[in-house]
Amino acid sequence: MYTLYWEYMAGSIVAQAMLEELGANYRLRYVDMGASEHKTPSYLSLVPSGRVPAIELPDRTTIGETAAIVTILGERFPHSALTPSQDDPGRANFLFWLNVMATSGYLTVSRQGHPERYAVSADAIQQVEKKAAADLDNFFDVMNDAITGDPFFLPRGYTVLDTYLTMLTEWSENKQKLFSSRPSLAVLTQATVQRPAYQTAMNTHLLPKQAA
Ligand SMILES: N[C@@H](CCC(=O)N[C@@H](CS)C(=O)NCC(=O)O)C(=O)O
Repeated sequence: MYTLYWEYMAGSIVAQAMLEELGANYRLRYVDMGASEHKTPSYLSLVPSGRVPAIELPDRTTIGETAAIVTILGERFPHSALTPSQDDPGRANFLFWLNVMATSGYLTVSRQGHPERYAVSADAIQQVEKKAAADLDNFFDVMNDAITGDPFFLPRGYTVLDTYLTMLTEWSENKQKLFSSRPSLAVLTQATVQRPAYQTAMNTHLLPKQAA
């Protein structure tokens, strides 16, 4: 049994969609970040980085970091096509793009959402936010150009890269603007959001007021 630590509209979307795609036996454990539950001693004893998502594996090991979670899930389900296996010649390229998404993508979204963590004066905070928005634009341009499959990221078909990239677009405030100049990204996300596993994850993760 896997236990996924999640919060509304957090990076746990990609982990839950993957667990669903795999048909894994899992349960959900909500982390109330609004009440700073991710900073409590009990959560920090499991996930010292104090971040969501995290996953408890069947052997009771708990790990955080989306890239680590999807990599280990791929290894635990070696026959799934969601991540190339260790002897697959496409694994290196897959790991490269997964980590680009987790670092350039996810962390830039975080910088835009929390500019106060990167600067001390009000002016500097505004500049950080503006620069993060520009960096995120550039990130999505790079992603659009990196898509070599149709409709998915890789020519081999659907992988967890598609879920990860689609999740990153969910946090965009202006999806029309995001997709209008990035046709491959638009096609990829349209195909991904139709997958039942992705829809199950979004049903969990949409804020109650968004889901209503
Ligand atoms: N590098 C982490 C980032 C995770 C992350 O920043 N999660 C947010 C929620 S979406 C979080 O835990 N924020 C709490 C904080 O920054 O204190 C990953 O890829 O999982």
